[in-house]
Amino acid sequence: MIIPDLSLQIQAMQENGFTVLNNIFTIEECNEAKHQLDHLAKTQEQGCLECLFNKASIFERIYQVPTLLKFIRYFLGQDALLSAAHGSILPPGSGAGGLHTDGNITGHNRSQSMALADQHQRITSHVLALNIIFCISEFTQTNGATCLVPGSHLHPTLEEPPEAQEKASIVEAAPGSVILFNVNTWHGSSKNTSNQTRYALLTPWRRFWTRCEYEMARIVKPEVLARAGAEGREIFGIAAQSPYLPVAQWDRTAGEPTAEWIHLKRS
Ligand SMILES: O=C(O)CCC(=O)C(=O)O
Repeated sequence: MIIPDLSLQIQAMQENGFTVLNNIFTIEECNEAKHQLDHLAKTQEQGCLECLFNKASIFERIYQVPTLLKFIRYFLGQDALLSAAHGSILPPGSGAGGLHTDGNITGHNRSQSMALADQHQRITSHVLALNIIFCISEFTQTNGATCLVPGSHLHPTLEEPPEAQEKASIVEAAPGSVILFNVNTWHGSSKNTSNQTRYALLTPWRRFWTRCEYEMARIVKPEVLARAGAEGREIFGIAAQSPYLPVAQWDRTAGEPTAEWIHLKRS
């Protein structure tokens, strides 16, 4: 079944490995996100732009927009997990980080984890993870916007496809849009040759049964999780956590020891 009003975007995901959804954030939300990113960056603390959902309420919006959630779940299943949430600030002169795929540290594109029996073929039959970039600034030809290589999600091996550099195209998008792509798709920021800083939020998602980039269920602040309600318990993967006790002593739904063994709960 296709989501009727998103059929073109679904087709683009299948054919090109990426698409754009407009109007996911309002201009006011973009302004607030930009303000909070600048505020966090000013601290210059290590990791200040990581795990954003814990740092300002605007960043909780990344998993609260129904159309976006519907789209994510179309590809990754109802129990899809948020895997990380970073801020990106690209000042003039920066960017052009190089084309790459995601999932090459903790995901299925990790070269060290390829088995001999795989015969150099990576998994392209299903979407195993998505990356979603929130365009907080307008994304233009000159301000470091993301470039993507159409069709490269189907490239069978971990090596960059031939002519990827020539085929890569910069995606222009209005502020408040999101760029969604299969983690198999080659992509990267382009060079910011404008005189404006580019702001974005990078929010990868994964299947329930794969490992996220962070232990999200342990990192999310209790009050953030409480505000997200039942939906949040799914998104942060409370039930996805592996038991650290025998399964008879483990409550999978709660992601912790059963009441009888709760004294063994790790802090
Ligand atoms: O900032 C961008 O445009 C690209 C981000 C990126 O390469 C990534 O999240 O893997």
